[in-house]
Amino acid sequence: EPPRRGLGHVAPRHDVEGFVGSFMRELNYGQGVSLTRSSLNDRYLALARTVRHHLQSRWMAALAQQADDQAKTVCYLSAEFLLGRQLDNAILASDLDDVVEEGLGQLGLSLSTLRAQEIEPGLGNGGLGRLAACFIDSLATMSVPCVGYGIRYEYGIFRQSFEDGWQREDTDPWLALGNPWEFPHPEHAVTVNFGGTTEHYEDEDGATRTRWLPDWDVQGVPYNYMVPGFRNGRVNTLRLWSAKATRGFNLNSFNAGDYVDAVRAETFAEKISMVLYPEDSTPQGKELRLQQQYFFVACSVHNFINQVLPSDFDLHKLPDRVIFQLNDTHPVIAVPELMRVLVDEKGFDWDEAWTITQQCFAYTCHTLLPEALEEWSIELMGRLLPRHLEIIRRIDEEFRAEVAAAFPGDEAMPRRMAIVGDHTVRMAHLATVAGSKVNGVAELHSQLLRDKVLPDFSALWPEKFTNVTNGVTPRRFLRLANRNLSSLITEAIGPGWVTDLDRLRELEPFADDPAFRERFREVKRLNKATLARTLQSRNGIEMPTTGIVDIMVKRLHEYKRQTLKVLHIVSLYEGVVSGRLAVEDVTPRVFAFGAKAAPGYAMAKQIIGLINAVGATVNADPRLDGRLTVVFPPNYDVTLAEKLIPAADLSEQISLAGKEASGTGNMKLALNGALTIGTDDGANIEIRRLVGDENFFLFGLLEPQVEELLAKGYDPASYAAADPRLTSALDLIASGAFTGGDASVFSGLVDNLLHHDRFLALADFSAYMEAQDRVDAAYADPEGWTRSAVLNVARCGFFSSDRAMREYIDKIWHAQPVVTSL
Ligand code: 26Q
Repeated sequence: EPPRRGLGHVAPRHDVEGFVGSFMRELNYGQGVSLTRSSLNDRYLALARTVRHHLQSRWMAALAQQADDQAKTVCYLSAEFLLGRQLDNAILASDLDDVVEEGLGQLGLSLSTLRAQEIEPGLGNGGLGRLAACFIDSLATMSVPCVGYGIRYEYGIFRQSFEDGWQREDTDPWLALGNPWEFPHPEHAVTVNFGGTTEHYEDEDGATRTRWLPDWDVQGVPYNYMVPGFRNGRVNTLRLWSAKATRGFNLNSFNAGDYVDAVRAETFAEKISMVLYPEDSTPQGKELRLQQQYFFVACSVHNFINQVLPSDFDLHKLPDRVIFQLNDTHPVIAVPELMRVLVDEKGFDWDEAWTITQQCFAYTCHTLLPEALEEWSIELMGRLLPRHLEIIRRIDEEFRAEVAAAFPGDEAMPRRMAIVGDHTVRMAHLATVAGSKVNGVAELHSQLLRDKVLPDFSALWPEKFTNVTNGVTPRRFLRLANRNLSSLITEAIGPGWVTDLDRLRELEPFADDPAFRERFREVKRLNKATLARTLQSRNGIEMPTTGIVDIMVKRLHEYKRQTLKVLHIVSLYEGVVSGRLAVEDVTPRVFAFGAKAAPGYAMAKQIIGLINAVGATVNADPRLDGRLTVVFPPNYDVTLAEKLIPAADLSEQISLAGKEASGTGNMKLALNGALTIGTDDGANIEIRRLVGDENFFLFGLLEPQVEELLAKGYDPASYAAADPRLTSALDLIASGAFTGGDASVFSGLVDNLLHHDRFLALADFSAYMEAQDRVDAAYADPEGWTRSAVLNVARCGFFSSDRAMREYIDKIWHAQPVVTSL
């Protein structure tokens, strides 16, 4: 039925009176409570829904227009979207800050109390998931049509707590108090098939075709989320899929009519979207994980082709209307799925379908660690997705023939490059063969991807490989997270930087302005005080607000080298207690850690135990005069990041060179005026080039030196022996000084460092200590330090995810912004 007036919707009033009326209606009729009897949660939900109305109105307009425009849509396929809290971002995007503040004030309510009630959707592990969230924010802000496709996990990343310093995991029931930001559409559920066999048959024209006779199926129910652009009237969609048992659950292998078994089957189906896998490397090859991947990808491909595109759309033109961007290999099963849809369901010839498919995909790689490259056992793939395995085998055969033709006589080449290996399907090879482009996420990473990870492929198709250095959204990570600095910047150069971050360059002259520098320091002081209050109320943690705030926040991984940071702390501590260092000569520092370990990663959990043990000892030792403090708030998440990052003076980016694909926390910290102490790795290299050597503390082996050292044979114990500070620090840990005299607790960890040390922490220790001395010397000159900090802010505009999206658009997607009428 056509709408009777205008766009078919009414826009909410953008003023205080309108807001108060709308809020009260939501409270009274949405929640069913009066203001006086309402709980905090009632009030939060009413506020969220009131703010939501302002976006919904634009959303409906944007969707209507998209259909008219026939614009190319970016379908960002990602198993993770680590969104962070929604309320503040929605208020900012719809320019309601003043209205909300004033309206709540009239009702005697406080925005800060209500915003604290929101539980963040932790639908990601870390960098990769957060990157996806930044990217969709930027695309909306740039008015580029995009649908983010992912999984609505019932339980996000686990909640971390510490028991005697050891990590404990609990579930994350983030939906328990209601979710005002999602719109379920069960009427648009998609059926997803699994298992069974395939069958070849002859069609009317006598051609041999294939059909899949699956064994069981589930429904994917879409839940839509609004992705608002920054004050531009554009709202894109994030569509997350939730698994629901098919009505009268159709699992042929179960006994028909067995009621109890049928109910058990229901929970079996709904398990698929139950929980996010908490590993962010070394994939385990678990069957449920492959089910998750195919589940969301099959729903997404079906949704775009059959529900988003017009029903009469000519699929030969699919590449004009869509690009499916693969966020790592997790969604790469979309490639055989699209082939299956085109060939088996829509009747395309194989070659025709392959030409279309290749143009519709592009692949982003996020790793360099060989153990992080996904492979699935052929046996499992054949059992769960028999038709897809057939399709993959055919792609593989044709590809190997192409390689053999391109490199005649080289028999090893097709075998090395094969998609289907002896026992596994290599997902990165499939993604590279199918993708129109393959990109790494920082310059060095893209180079190593070409030279080390996929060298044969880059020899075959040099033009396929490209780089797009990651970026972060300045809305969330500067404008919202650091309101104090944002105001100062806007006062100096106007508000345009929020959507044009290169304009931060205009701050450069202010680095030489003593009055501006004083105000910049005042901002840091305020942010440190806010952080201290947050840690106090969140965890009862006492944090001093003077001295260097030295921050290392990221997932716990040996390659990221949290251990190197610990060795620095232990060495300072050991220096003071042994009398080698005078306590007055120790620069006051707060060492703040945030890190979750994958629950099955034993060494990572040991390192968490070590950080906490060292922290407890150091914090309690009166000989340090309170100069060194370790804080390790549990359950680091986006919400906590937004408090830690603005307070930072020093950003620790100390991965072994050649191991961190990019890093994005490094960008957020530099943009908030922290100086970086870092290795020549990932995007650190680009940060250093932009901010200047004199405003960055570089240390450590370079990537080629790492290779060389490992090739000639690395003996970590010799490095320990060569630096007495390192010997003493390791001895102190091994002695049980941090574990009440029990030497056994960390003996495995210390042995590992002395005899294996896969990531060369000991080799880089001396250089790291020397760099930390440079940090202390620089900090002793507050004016010089602040000048460097301001220049970090001024020169990091490049790291906006808006710039990253511009590059994807130009190099990979060839999509266009659409004009939205406000
Ligand atoms: C795969 C299969 C099975 C289970 C889990 C996984 C899995 C899940 C998450 C594998 C990897 C991840 C996440 C990887 C990740 O976050 N990588 C980071 O991506 C950032 C954005 O590009 C980079 O900045 C970081 O350098 C990179 O480590």
